[in-house]
Amino acid sequence: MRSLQAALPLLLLSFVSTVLGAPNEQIPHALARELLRRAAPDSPSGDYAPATVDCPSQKPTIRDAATLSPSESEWLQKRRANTIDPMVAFFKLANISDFDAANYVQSNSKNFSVIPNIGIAMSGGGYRALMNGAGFIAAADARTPGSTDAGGIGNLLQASTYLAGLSGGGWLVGSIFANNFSTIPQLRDGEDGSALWKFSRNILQGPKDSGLSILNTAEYWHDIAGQVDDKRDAGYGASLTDYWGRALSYQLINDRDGGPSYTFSSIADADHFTAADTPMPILVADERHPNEVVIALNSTVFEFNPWEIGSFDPTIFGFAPTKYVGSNFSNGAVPDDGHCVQGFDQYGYMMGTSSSLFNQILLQNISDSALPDFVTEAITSILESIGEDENDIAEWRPNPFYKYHPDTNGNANTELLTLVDGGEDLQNLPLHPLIQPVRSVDVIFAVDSSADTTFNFPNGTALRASYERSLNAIGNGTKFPAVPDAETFINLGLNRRPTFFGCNTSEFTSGSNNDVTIPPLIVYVPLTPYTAYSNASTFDPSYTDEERNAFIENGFNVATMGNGTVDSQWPACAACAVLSRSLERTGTTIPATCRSCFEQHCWNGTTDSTPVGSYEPQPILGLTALSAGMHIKAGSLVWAAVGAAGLALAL
Ligand SMILES: *[C@@H]1O[C@H](CO)[C@@H](O)[C@H](O)[C@H]1NC(C)=O
Ligand SMILES: *[C@@H]1O[C@H](CO)[C@@H](O)[C@H](O)[C@H]1NC(C)=O
Ligand SMILES: *[C@@H]1O[C@H](CO)[C@@H](O)[C@H](O)[C@H]1NC(C)=O
Ligand SMILES: *[C@@H]1O[C@H](CO)[C@@H](O)[C@H](O)[C@H]1NC(C)=O
Ligand SMILES: *[C@@H]1O[C@H](CO)[C@@H](O)[C@H](O)[C@H]1NC(C)=O
Ligand SMILES: *[C@@H]1O[C@H](CO)[C@@H](O)[C@H](O)[C@H]1NC(C)=O
Ligand SMILES: *[C@@H]1O[C@H](CO)[C@@H](O)[C@H](O)[C@H]1NC(C)=O
Ligand SMILES: *[C@@H]1O[C@H](CO)[C@@H](O)[C@H](O)[C@H]1NC(C)=O
Ligand SMILES: *[C@@H]1O[C@H](CO)[C@@H](O)[C@H](O)[C@H]1NC(C)=O
Ligand SMILES: *[C@@H]1O[C@H](CO)[C@@H](O)[C@H](O)[C@H]1NC(C)=O
Ligand SMILES: *[C@@H]1O[C@H](CO)[C@@H](O)[C@H](O)[C@H]1NC(C)=O
Ligand SMILES: CC(=O)N[C@H]1CO[C@H](CO)[C@@H](O)[C@@H]1O
Repeated sequence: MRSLQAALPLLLLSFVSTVLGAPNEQIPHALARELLRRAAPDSPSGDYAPATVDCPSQKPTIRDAATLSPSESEWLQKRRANTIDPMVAFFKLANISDFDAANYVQSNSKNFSVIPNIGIAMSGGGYRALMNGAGFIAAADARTPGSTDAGGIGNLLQASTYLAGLSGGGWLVGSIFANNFSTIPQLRDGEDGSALWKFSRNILQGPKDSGLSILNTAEYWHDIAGQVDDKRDAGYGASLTDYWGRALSYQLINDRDGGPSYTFSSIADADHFTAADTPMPILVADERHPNEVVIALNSTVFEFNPWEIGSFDPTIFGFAPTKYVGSNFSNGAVPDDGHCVQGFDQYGYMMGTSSSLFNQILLQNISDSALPDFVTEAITSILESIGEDENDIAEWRPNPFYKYHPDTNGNANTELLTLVDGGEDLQNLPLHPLIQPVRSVDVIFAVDSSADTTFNFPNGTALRASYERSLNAIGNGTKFPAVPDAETFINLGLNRRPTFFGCNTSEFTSGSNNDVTIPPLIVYVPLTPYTAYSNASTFDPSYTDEERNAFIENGFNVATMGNGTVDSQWPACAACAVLSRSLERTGTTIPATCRSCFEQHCWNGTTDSTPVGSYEPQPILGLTALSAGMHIKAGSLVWAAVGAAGLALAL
């Protein structure tokens, strides 16, 4: 009975998208052609394996995490300046009627301590998170048609400094930057002969073509296995994550064979990025110690950015250069007689590491007939060598933090660094990089697509984890707003609409110590059904184009509260959240519009921990297409749904 009921919404989805059409279904061909290949295929091996290269004259080193990297600091000078015009446009659209926010920003444009510093965080949650997050990005991106119409939040993306993602959210962020910062409609619609965002093709089966020729499943796996063998043969070890990351890349990187020689560090050389026309992308993964199975909340959190890989946590407290991360560092330096290595930061491997939990898709289907025997054998032999409990790891060999900070670094004496999915410590939102005091972020739009509840909706678990961690020694000076229990989230509807945490900064400044660090305001944007049930299960591996488009559109509606139809003040309230910390710093009186927004959206400390029954939210705007009665596409789903409908009538 339950499975029949579960199938019904999926059918409704296809109705919705058929009737409404996807946002901006038709994009001009000229635009589609700009969906070009970037980052860059700059691995020196020309393929998937890392390769030894001459060291630069200044040999790469590991640096202490007390400050930002010189590269980031220098880039920020350009980026912060470039955010001003889009921020002005965002504020104009938001129309805070009793405050001239555009003038406030323009007249302080030389003083970056006044200009709001915005971060966006995309949670994990597999394809569900990718698609729901994509809806948010589409809404925030001024290039998306409709995003700057009344009720929109367009330009928020252009006004942001950072864009972080982990696991499924990392696929989204990774795919955007691998493909020349293309728009969501461009990525969604892909191009002929490309497997980009064609989620209807099961990842085990592989795409229809390689970007060059028609591909069958055996050839697809043959190519993947050959590339992973090359890496292993070159001495860098291989784990399930290599296979997973490679398979993923065919769907996310629009180049031949999913761009085997693309590197994450190449983003730093891309035109859009060097001109600081885009936010800075960051992916997140967790460290796992030898023999550790459950990832504790105090595990070390790693970030991958175009320049550096490492951690602000007091355990490692260091960063390695992304481009040279495969070199044999020892106590922070490449030995005098040592060589340098490039290409370890292979793009898909970075996304695969951040989402290593999805190695499960390979494991659970190891006997699937789609998988050729040689792949099954390769995976089985890896499992035998590492053990079942370790099947979610990404092996990073060599360990760039070998002998680095040995007093606190639990992996200092191992030549292998094991990293796992960034959500395994329950911090399923990549907030860690954005709450570091050195980054002085003012506001984080935290798009949560976590499957916390039975029906795959978030209940604030990710925020609670980050809050709890900030109270722990591992937090190392980070602060985080208090957040209530899951029941309160559900009972007060905090997971049904955008909710702000940390509005009243007296929470951080009161108390005995003199530390006045004020963390960012969190704008929590939970996945909730507006026009589609996008609460698909995390491990659901394939989606029709109609489902994909409807999920993205639902995410757009989550981001804009239905383009303002649910709350016409929402864009103004989002703008007030952006301004909040800055207004406080400059001692500016909070405009009445913002005060009313804060009353409406800030969690004010009230709790309601009454146990909740089944949480089954209904679409806020209704699955309106149903009434129009569109044609039904063929497939077993249809029969299941018809059966369920029949059953409902019978009852
Ligand atoms: C909001 O606007 C977007 C972009 O135009 C569109 O795709 C979406 O359907 C709109 N939502 C509603 C509820 O009208
Ligand atoms: C990237 O996109 C921009 C348009 O936004 C285009 O001008 C540029 O040529 C593209 N670059 C590459 C390498 O695809
Ligand atoms: C801005 O808001 C005010 C008051 O809510 C309204 O009168 C005005 O028409 C709005 N302006 C625009 C451009 O939407
Ligand atoms: C994490 O917590 C465990 C158990 O409380 C403790 O044994 C371990 O030392 C802690 N690790 C760090 C890095 O703080
Ligand atoms: C790194 O060290 C390993 C031994 O631990 C060695 O096999 C390998 O050749 C070294 N790589 C480079 C590039 O120096
Ligand atoms: C893998 O197997 C699970 C069941 O164990 C199934 O739900 C899932 O669809 C399969 N994945 C793929 C990619 O076929
Ligand atoms: C909240 O989510 C967690 C998983 O993240 C789950 O264990 C818990 O049961 C959920 N609680 C409620 C009330 O939904
Ligand atoms: C913030 O909290 C403090 C202490 O609870 C309270 O005195 C103050 O009125 C609050 N400020 C606002 C704007 O709500
Ligand atoms: C920048 O703004 C801050 C906050 O209003 C102020 O304290 C500081 O003096 C300003 N700096 C300059 C150079 O104007
Ligand atoms: C806090 O919010 C709750 C609803 O979430 C509301 O009932 C209550 O009146 C608010 N309290 C204050 C002091 O604003
Ligand atoms: C999505 O949520 C609805 C209730 O809001 C539920 O009926 C449905 O089964 C859920 N779908 C999945 C795949 O969990
Ligand atoms: C603010 C804070 O506590 N920072 C500490 C983070 O960890 C490093 C390494 O242990 C310390 O040096 C910092 O003082």
